Amino acid sequence: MTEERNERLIELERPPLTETAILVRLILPGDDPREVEDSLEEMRRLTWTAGAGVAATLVQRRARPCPGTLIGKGKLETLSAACEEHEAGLVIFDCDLTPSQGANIGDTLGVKVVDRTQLILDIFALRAQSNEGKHQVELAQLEYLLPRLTGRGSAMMRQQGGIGVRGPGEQKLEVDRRVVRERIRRFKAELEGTRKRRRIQRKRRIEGGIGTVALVGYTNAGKSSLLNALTNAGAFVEDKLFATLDTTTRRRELPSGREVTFTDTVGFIRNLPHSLVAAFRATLEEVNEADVLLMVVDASHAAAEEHMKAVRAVLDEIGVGEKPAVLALNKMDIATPMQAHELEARFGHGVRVSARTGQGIEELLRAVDANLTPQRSRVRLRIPQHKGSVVARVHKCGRVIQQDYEDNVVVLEAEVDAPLRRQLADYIV
Ligand SMILES: Nc1nc2c(ncn2[C@@H]2O[C@H](COP(=O)(O)OP(=O)(O)OP(=O)(O)O)[C@@H](O)[C@H]2O)c(=O)[nH]1
Ligand SMILES: [Mg+2]
Repeated sequence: MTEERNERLIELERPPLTETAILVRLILPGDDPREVEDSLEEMRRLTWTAGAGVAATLVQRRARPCPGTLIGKGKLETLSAACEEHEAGLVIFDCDLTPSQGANIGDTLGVKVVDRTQLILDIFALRAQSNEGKHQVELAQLEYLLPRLTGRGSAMMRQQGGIGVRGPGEQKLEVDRRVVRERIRRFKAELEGTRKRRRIQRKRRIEGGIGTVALVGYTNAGKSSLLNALTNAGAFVEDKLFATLDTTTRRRELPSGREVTFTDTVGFIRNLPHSLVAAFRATLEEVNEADVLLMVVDASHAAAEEHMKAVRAVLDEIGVGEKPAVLALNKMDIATPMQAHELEARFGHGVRVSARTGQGIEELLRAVDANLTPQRSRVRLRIPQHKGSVVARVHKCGRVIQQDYEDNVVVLEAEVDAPLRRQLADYIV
């Protein structure tokens, strides 16, 4: 690698596990204290997932955010002292910062400043496995970075590695504006190609009469575990946030005999960064095109209701708020009946399941079955005349459009659903 190219890149080591962070939260009038505490707890978990520990949490109350420094000059001094006391090289904000706020705070403190979006992007970068996933994350990172790559900002970024500036696969994140723009353009074109390919695959599935079910839900709700319980997919499961970035799709038969595919998807989180939603559009289209959503919630979680609200908000944002959905109240092996009851009172009937023990899986499959509209495809059949019972079955279970006779053969144009189509496989022309 040439000297000049080296200069443009941020040098990174492997993700350090020992960064010490101070967590900062601005509380505005109207903020619900319980939600603030949940959100801070979640930020601690996110920070930990990214490879750092929170040494202290600093809270500031203001009537409105300070445009230049968010928390105000005075509080910034307190924060600076806290960084020194705890020897923290990293400050994480439980909100998003404007590019100038980020730069001002970084200049004053002389430590790395990371906001919520950047932290989540960082975790996605750590987690991305497939090329597609990596490119989606890098696209989101570069779009986030572009307005922040000015003068001292980029000089700061060049010096420091670790949380906030690592690209997917621990590669170095580009900081040259011209190169960043070029990479954004390339990734966008690439993702467009991916979307087209996926669209064709989905079209084939639909033509084959196979229904599609997408598992959606908050991060760590147990979507991958449930996919495994439903289909033995062997999907990756971990008690960390955003274990899944790439979709996994598996087929299985429902109690009615109808075949469907279940697709595991990336988890949602409250205030999911918009750049991520945009970058993961190809992945989220699986959700858009699904016949039924399987909404998974960790019923044992104290903030389950908040999680459901956040999931609904994302579903609305990507335009699938009205799709048929089955609610799976997961982790019933550790949730109390009261917790399940409260969720049902708020969000309507749910199926109580445990991906761990297998409780409720059969009922869940029946609920999915009931929510799938019978999907019919048009076929042309040639049935020997002596197979009268087969012809009768098409009339009874399908919709016959036209019937002709050729020699000893009955020729039928009909619309049939997937199970019937499979039974008639030998006669389809
Ligand atoms: N007790 C209990 N734990 C569960 C159950 N289902 C999942 N878990 C645990 O919850 C954690 C998260 O499970 P995952 O399946 O990775 O969750 P996910 O929704 O796919 O998470 P992301 O991919 O990170 O969004 C793991 O530690 C699982 O073992 C359950 O029914 N009961
Ligand atoms: Mg998962």
